[in-house]
Amino acid sequence: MGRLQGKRVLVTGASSGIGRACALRFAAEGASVAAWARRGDRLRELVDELRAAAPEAEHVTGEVDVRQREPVFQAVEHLVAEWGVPHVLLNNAGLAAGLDPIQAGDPDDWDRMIDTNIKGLLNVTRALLPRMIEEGRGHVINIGSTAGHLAYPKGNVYGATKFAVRALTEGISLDLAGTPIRVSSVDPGMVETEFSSVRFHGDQERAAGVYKGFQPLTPDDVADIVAYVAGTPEHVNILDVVVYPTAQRNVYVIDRKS
Ligand code: NDP
Ligand code: 8X3
Repeated sequence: MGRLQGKRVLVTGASSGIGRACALRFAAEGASVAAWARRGDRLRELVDELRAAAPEAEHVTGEVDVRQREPVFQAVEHLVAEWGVPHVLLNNAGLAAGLDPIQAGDPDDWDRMIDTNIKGLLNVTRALLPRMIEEGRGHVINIGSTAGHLAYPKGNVYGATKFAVRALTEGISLDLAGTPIRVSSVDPGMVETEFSSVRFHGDQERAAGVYKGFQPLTPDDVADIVAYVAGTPEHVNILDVVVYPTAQRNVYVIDRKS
C-alpha cells in the first residue's frame, strides 16, 4: 500500500493544468481529493474522473475563490466538519496576468496576481494550519516557479509573487518548527497548461507560441514530483524542488528548434 492511500488532499486550482493533474494523480494513489477552484462546471467533470480513478475514496469539490478571505475560512470550516482535516494542502491556484514592462503594466493585473498567488495562498494556509496542528500532522506543498528564483524582463510582478511564495515556504516552515507539519515547494519551469492563455488574456495564438520549438513539461510531469514529495516518509521534508524541461536551462536559455 502506498503512503498516499487513504490520505485526504486539498488541491486549490484543481480545475485546470497542474492542479487538475495533481488531483487525478492523488486519486490514482488512493487518496481522497477536495478539489477547489472557481469554475464549478470544470470541477463537476473532474470529480467524475476522480471517482472513476478511486471509487473507494471520498472526493469533494468546492467553488472557492482563494482571494475571498472570509469565504475561504468558511469553506475550510465546512470541509473540516464534513470531510475531515486534509493531510496535504496543495497551494496551486495561481496565475500570471500580462507580460509588460512595469511602466506599462496594468495595476489590475498586479492586483489579481498578488491577491491570488500570495494572499490566496496565505488565506487557505492560515485557515487550515491550526487544524493540522491540532491533528498533529499535515503537509503544505506550494507550487512556486522558477520565476521565483531568477527575474526575467516583463515578468516583474509575477516573478515577485513567486519569490514571495519561496520566502513563504521557508518562513512557514520555520514558524512550524517543533510541530510535525511539513512544508515544501515545487518550482517548475515552463509547463504547457492554460497559464499562457490566461497571461495573455485569452490570446491563444500568442499563448501557443510560448511552447513552440521545444518540449515543455506536462502537468503530469509536475504531478509525479508533487506525489513524490507528498509520499515521502513523515520524518522526511523536501523543502524545495526546482524542475525544468530538459530543453530549458533557466528562464532565458531555452533550446528552441524552430
Ligand atoms: P492554469 O491556468 O492551467 O491553472 C490555474 C488554476 O488556478 C486553475 O484551476 C484556476 O481555476 C485556478 N485559479 C486561478 N485563480 C484562482 C482563484 N482566484 N481562486 C481559486 N482558483 C484560482 O495554470 P497552471 O496549471 O500552469 O498554474 C498552476 C500553478 O502553477 C500557478 O500557481 C502557476 O503560477 C504555477 N506555475 C505554472 C507554470 C507554467 O509554466 N504553467 C510554471 C511554474 C509555476 P479557476 O479559473 O477555475 O478558478
Ligand atoms: C511559470 C514559468 O517562466 O513562464 O511560472 O514564468 S514562466
